[in-house]
Amino acid sequence: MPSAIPQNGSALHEEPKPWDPDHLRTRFVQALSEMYRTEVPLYGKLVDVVNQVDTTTLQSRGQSLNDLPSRFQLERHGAIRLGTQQEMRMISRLFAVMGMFPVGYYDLKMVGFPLHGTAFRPQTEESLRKNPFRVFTTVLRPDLISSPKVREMATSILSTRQLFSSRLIDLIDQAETSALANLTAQDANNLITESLKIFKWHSRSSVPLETYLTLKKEHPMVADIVCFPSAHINHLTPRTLDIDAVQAGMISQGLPAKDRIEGPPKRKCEILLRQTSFKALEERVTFAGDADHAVDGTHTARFGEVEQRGAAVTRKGRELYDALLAKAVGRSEKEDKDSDKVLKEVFAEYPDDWEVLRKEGLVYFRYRVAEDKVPVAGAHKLEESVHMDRLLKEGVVTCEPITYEDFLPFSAAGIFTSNLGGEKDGGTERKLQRTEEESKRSRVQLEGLLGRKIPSEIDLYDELQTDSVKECQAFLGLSEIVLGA
Ligand code: OOG
Ligand code: NI
Repeated sequence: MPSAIPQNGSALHEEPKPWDPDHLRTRFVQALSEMYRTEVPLYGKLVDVVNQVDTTTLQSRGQSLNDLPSRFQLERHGAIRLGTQQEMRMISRLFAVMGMFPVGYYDLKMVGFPLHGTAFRPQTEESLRKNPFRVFTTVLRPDLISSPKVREMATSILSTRQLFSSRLIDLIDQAETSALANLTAQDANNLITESLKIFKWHSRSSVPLETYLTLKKEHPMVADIVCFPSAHINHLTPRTLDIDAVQAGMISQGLPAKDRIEGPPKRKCEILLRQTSFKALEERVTFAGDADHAVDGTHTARFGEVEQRGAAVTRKGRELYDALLAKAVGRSEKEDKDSDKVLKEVFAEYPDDWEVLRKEGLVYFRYRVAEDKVPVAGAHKLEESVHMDRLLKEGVVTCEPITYEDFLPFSAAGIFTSNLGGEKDGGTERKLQRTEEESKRSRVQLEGLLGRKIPSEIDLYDELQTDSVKECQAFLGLSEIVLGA
């Protein structure tokens, strides 16, 4: 079957070294995507819908799929849920080999799940350009399981699970300690093959049905994490140009789409992230029997998602987003009105013009010296400082919004919830349940476990913008470029 999303990115045309992290990541995504499409055929259908929509969208602009930057077509994310701190530590080592590092802390307790996590993703502009694949990775927090009996059951089952083959652990050790040049292409192949085992689906549960049901009663997420021998990838997500059309396309083609698109409403200037998914399917599972008698049952976990990415917002921009979202949720609860309509009304307050968004410091931009305008720069050479607005007006510098590479906890909760089976769609309606203090403590715990600080995504965008301004400054020989008021 031909790949539904063409993987003809420029990163693949170069002759990359087998252990180049960006190259390994690209190979890994391709292998994972292929595996998932075989495991969940409906995911392949979703990718087809996305391709149809993107082709139509591009045609209306007089373009074709080949005109998209390679990263766009490679772009997608996945998600896994881990059981133990050891598993989290080992996965962070594996992802580092593929050039993915933790960014952003997600406290899912605030939306009612006994989990917290981070997104493993490339951090540099260069790496992101080659392939921005990221994995939303959460780990169970047994301390948040309220029943002591269930907590003990979960931790004891997980204590014997082996997610990582010894071959894989050896390869990770080697990649960390030896010169990568000493590792062979065959080693790199093995790394991909052994990695896939972590994410593979097993239709055979490692526990009896009764244990599964006890854990599920406590929290469906706990059962999903604890009862299987692998950390099955629970969804993969292509990026699209028009998520509203994909949502309509899923419905018209009979895919079990979730009720609504998460995130900001449709706008002229897209910000952050909009997501929707088809709901997880009920899959047959064989549970371990009491006396070697296997018992049939089902489990609901795996789905397909689609994302539309917009601009990264500044801290101020994020505060406005969070405030408007909270207002919209509050209003639609109180007035019992269509939540999408309310969202649209409330978000009318969020400026929807790039120049306004830039001048008000709501969105991050990447600045570049316009190549054909370089000579004009000389005019400013002796000046102490020049305002960015002036350079933009003169056409000396151009700018474009920086793409948001991360996630949104309330949207994630909406996605989680619509895929748990039986629960009400729309996690954004859940109440905030944590305190800032608690969240800070659990973040420090996760950092301790990963052995590194988890940078805030906003700080990374800020750095990217600042670096791009400095680059312009140096290139134009200016002592300072002033941004903002
Ligand atoms: C992760 C859900 C979060 C997203 O796109 O917000 C996520 C999960 O279901 O484990 O992937
Ligand atoms: Ni997702």
